[in-house]
Amino acid sequence: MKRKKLLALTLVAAIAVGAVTGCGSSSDTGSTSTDTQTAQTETATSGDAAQTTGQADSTGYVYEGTAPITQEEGKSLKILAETSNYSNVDIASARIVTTVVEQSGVDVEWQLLDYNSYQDAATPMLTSGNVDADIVLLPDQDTNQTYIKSGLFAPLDEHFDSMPNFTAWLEANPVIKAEITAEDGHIYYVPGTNVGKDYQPCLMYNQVWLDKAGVEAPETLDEFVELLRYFKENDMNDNGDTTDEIPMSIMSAFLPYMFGPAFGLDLVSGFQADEAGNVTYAYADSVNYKNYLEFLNGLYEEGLLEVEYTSLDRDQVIARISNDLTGVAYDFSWAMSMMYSNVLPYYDGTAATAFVGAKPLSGDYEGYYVGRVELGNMFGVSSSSSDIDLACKFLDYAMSDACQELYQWGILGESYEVDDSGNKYFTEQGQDNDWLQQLGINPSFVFPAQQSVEATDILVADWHAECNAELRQYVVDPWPFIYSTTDESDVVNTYMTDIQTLVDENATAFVTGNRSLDEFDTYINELNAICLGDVLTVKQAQYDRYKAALE
Ligand SMILES: [Ca+2]
Repeated sequence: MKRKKLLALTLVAAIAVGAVTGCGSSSDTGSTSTDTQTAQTETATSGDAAQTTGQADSTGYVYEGTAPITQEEGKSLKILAETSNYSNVDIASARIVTTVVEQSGVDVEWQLLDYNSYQDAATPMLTSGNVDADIVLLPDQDTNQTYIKSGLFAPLDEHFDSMPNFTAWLEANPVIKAEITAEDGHIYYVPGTNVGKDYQPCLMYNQVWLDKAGVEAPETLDEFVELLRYFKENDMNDNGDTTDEIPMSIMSAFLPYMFGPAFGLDLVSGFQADEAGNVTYAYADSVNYKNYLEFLNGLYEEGLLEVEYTSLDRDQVIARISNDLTGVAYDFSWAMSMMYSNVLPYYDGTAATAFVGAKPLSGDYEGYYVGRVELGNMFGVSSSSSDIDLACKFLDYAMSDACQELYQWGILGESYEVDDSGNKYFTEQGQDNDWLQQLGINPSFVFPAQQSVEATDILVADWHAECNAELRQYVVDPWPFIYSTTDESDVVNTYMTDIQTLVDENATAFVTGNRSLDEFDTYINELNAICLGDVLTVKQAQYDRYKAALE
């Protein structure tokens, strides 16, 4: 029933788009995608085998997720991956890595290519089929399914009996599972992950200025504008001059993050889907995006968004903060305590004297922050491997919780300790980054490592870590990673650069008033004329596949 509805929507979208734009071959793309969607829905249940037990090796030993992966003697695997990005770290002999290998019970023959040129070196090896390894770190995320379609990698779901850790993790991470389910319904790669919801870009206020204004951090656009006016009109830095304050210092790339959600727009991802699964392009929203531009144009006209906002860079923001000239910033959370607060002349290490992160702004729509796709490095098992099942077991063990603990914290009693409440903390030696790198911390170059929030918490000020924990609830998933077909990537590659250029140029023109918002409808027509509809048809088909894999 549900599938039928989605299919109907896709066809409607394809017809509507074709009629309006006259661009390309959008209806072809639509029909291809409905075929694959059906195929996928039928095969995407492979993870259900997660609870069954794997095959015994020749000694009768069955791998069930803990080391070793086999009790057979003399087994070995070849792994093609990359060196550490720290050139003085020999990752293959780093203790965290050798510990995993020793525990696994097999020998590993490493083929490590230079981190800085991995993509350039590994891509031709893969495309020419010149790879002699059981496990391969992909040079990219195979977005267009190039390696999958050339048959280079074994479908892992056919070996899920041997991958209890991976299957359990996929069940616990349905978004990632949907993202890495290929168009044919199979799963080919074990991904490392980045932190997706923590330490994301956010709004930050000078807490001392907020206190002088006698207000809490604003929650609505109206409160925010009032605050900017207050900052502009008053001598916030107490130098006797009421004209040197710059109310906010926002690099133009962050304006969409900062104000889009209050207008119901994910301008960060660009493409967004409503609850019914209909995909739209936020920069072509004829009501909300126009309202967004009107709001920014109002800030610009009033001098609250500075004339030079398009050229403002991070160094300039830092210079202003160090001179106590500005009250509001927006940047990656990292900047909060590491680049902004620490240069404030009166910062004493506490939140009371810092640039502090705050809730997102709300307007007609409730505000949110946009997270990032968590998928990192991807590892596949070569279909030409002489022991695919053993390679699957190794990858499965390498992504187990026990190994993730090693990746994130290192060796118990050396790099970290556990306190009475069970919380881990880095030892004094563990806080020495050079030493920690030599230990092989976060070895995402060679294993599917998951970036940890706790390890980042340790590096920032305590109040910053608390602030991150508070803001996490406002972070939403971005547009997901979705595999493309060749036809789809052709359409996107053909049109998207021109579309983005038109969008960027017009955003600036509308905000600065160089182009009147009376011409907004013309702008929408211009977008349609350069085949936005074709791209939307592709995005809709891709999103439909993603949704099907998610269910
Ligand atoms: Ca002043």
